[in-house]
Amino acid sequence: MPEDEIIDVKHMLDTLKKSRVYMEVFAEYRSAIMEVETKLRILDIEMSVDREKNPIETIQTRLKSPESILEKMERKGCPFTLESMRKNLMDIAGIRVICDYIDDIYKLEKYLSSQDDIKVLDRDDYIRNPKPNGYRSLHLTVEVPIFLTGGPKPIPVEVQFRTMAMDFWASLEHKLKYKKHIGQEKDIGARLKKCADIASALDQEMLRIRQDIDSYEKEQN
Ligand code: 0O2
Repeated sequence: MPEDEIIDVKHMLDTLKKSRVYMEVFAEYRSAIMEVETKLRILDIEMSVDREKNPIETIQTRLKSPESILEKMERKGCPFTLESMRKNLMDIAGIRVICDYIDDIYKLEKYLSSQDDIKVLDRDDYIRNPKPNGYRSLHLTVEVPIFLTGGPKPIPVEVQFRTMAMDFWASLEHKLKYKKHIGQEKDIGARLKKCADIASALDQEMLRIRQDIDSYEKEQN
């Protein structure tokens, strides 16, 4: 992109970030994140009572930056309007839930999805059906109402559930922005896929170990 166009886009983004509409819209997405995060934290506390151990390791939240919103809208060929952004981008509000074990992911999904004010809009199970590069996570797009002065407003939030091993792989893979020719020469894709499979084997074995301990303790009681 020529330098004057880059400056133009930067100026546009700076103006946009200071506008009232932008602040209002992003306050709504931020509020929706808070609603869903609270629900997950409540489930985490309740589930920890039985097991004396929290199923959630960490929760990370993020609002998509205006730069990546514009990039995604351009990539998808959407018109650059607020209405189109709301309609076409379901991941402006994002929550990443890092769990200890795979079974916790599906339990949390079940408890969250079955809440009265939650509507599941989309679900991609990249744990049971990993991406060809080895990426694993459960993606859930939910709609949650936020209660504003004018009444309730449904807002979409993308929730990504992962184990620590899945997150370890995805974080490093994301940081390794390698050039295509190095990838081919050094067989990077296949090696990363192998690492993803090792991480998955680790998850499965850790789960089996926990289940063995659980059933042993049950027998003793
Ligand atoms: P960020 O900053 O994480 O938000 P899309 O391609 O986005 O139009 P969709 O259905 O949203 O369509 O995509 P997908 O692939 O189901 O999920 C997108 C998000 O999942 C990504 O967000 C990543 O966070 C994560 N993700 C998906 N595939 C991979 C992968 O191969 N490696 C890693 N490390 N993460 C992945 P964004 O949009 O990239 O950015």
